Amino acid sequence: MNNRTMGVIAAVAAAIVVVGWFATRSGRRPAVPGEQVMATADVQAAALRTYVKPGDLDEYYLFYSGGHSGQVYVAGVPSMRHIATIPVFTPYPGTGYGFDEETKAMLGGYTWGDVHHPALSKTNGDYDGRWLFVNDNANNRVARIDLRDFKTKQILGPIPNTMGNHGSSMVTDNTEYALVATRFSVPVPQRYEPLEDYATKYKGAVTGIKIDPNTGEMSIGWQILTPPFNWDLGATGKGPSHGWAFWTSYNSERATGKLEVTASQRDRDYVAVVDWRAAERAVREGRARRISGVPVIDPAEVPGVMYLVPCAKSPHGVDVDPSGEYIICSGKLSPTVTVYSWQKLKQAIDSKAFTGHEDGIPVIDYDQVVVMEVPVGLGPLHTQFDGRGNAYTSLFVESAVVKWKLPPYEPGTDPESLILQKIPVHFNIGHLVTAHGDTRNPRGDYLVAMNKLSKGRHLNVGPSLPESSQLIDIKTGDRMTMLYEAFTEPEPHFAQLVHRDVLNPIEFYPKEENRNPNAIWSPQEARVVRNARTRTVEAWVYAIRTYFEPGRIQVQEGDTVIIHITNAEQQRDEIHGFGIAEYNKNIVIDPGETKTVKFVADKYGVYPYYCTNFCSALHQEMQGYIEVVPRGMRLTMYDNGEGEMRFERREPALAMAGHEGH
Ligand code: K7E
Ligand code: CUA
Repeated sequence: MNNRTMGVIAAVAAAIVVVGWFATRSGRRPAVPGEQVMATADVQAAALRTYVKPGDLDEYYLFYSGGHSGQVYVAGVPSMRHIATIPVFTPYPGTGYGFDEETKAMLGGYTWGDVHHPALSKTNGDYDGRWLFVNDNANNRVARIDLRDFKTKQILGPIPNTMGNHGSSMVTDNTEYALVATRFSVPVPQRYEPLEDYATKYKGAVTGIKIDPNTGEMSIGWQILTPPFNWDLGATGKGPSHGWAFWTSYNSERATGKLEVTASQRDRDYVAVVDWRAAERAVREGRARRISGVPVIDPAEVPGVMYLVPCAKSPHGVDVDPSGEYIICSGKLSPTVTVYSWQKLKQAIDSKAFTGHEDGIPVIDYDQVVVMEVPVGLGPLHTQFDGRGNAYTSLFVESAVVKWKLPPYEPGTDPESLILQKIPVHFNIGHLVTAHGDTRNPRGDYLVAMNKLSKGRHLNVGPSLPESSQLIDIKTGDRMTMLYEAFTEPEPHFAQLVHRDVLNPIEFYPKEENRNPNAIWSPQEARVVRNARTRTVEAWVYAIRTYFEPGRIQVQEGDTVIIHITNAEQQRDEIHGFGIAEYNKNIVIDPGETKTVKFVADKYGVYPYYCTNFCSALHQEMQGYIEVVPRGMRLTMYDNGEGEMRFERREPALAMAGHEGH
């Protein structure tokens, strides 16, 4: 043990003593639900494993979905510190997202989304650090975040013929597709049919979203119509099962009404087994119909694109082990996970070992393909891997993570003997994620449990409680040990835990790469032009420490105002904002970026604009005015109310004197 380690241990031990002293002294420390008694040595070990001292970096990025907040959050692991919020489906004034014209257009009028499953792009089944895809369960969309700058670059959708884009977005081994599926069924194409006709007239769909290998641009590749089951989660094949995809379903009863009862009748629901290469082929061969503008395949007419295999009652998650040979389906209402063998599934498909069909889709003989029903415990939801032959399944009802042994198994293996360890989590875990846990090469050191309820394991913040995420060491001693607990915005579902070496984001936007035709790079280029006929004022604004050029923009009440702002800085972290008082606008421009804001000046008066992002000692001086001249009053800055506004341009040399050294 080195000096630094000793020092940290001493500091942590001292802190524990001090905290204990305060707790006893005040006597007001409320009880913490699920409080564990941990030996001092365990506390010290956990502290050492998670403490990232000021100035040090975390080892992993944790990208976790923000659920109905519509965002993606980034934390460092092992510290669990929040580092960034990536706005995706919801406007976020902190980065000006959804306020400028470009991101407003991308949001398409929606102001929220429900993000569940982030998926990193992959090459040969490993994360390649290029893009992060996330779904919107609410408005049926998929977004692509570019990891070069951690920004949302595309939102595809609403995807036609799709309601409740939950079984989404699963990325294939070489990022050929993001695969998505419907949670809700509706009449397809969208129209009115009474709910009484649900079983026959409503449809679900699984969709292959094609990803351009160079740009990441998404487009609809194909869609397969399905019976009105509720598709839940999906997983893509890897290695031997590459080219195939799997989705769990509940409600194979095709029921409506109170699903908790009506959709829990059967002892088994289904996992869909989809050959996406066959779907590609069907579209190429013209065997798809166009519905709502996209190629749709009816699996009854195109045999070989989809099969069903029974799975224990109302399953939730489905996951494929790192070898690609075992497909694991979590029972939710059954205390087991079902393990299928890919080899056996393929044999059953090839030899047509079917027991029936659903709307023309063959049902595979369960007994021929199951390896084991592993008795993991109550409420199994999701499974991840460590790359050492173990699986980790979240148990919602038991509030625990269970570690169990993956096949191959000796003949006659006692299923109970496969359960290796259980660790309690707090409380009611949903998803869990291990480092590189859904790739072909999991790292097997950390696991994050994303719990649904924190039940007040934090300072009291009133009735609206955060979620809790717990960091678990899965490597030391080949056992799970609890390390740390963090609280998050609502509401994480799945996450991706990726080593920092895989990513290489830029520090600013190089000037040479700015292709925006409205970019300007000197105060001399700044200008304001008014067109009296179209009643439009267009301004090209230059932003640098610590001024905007121009410092005034004159418009007539009722004019449409278009402002393009370039942040001419070429230095990391030199961000400028542009907030306009009482016009509900705040855009934020990163170094080297150009953004456009547009509005109708429908309130006369004088409205300041100012830099919202603290940028230098003279940040507070970075301001200007929009003069909205009442209708009928003369504009003083133009000739006859038209042309280019006259203003004294600043000497750049003078302005440069305001810069601080670095
Ligand atoms: Cu289990 Cu939407 Cu993946 Cu939440 S889902 S937990
Ligand atoms: Cu620019 Cu603050």
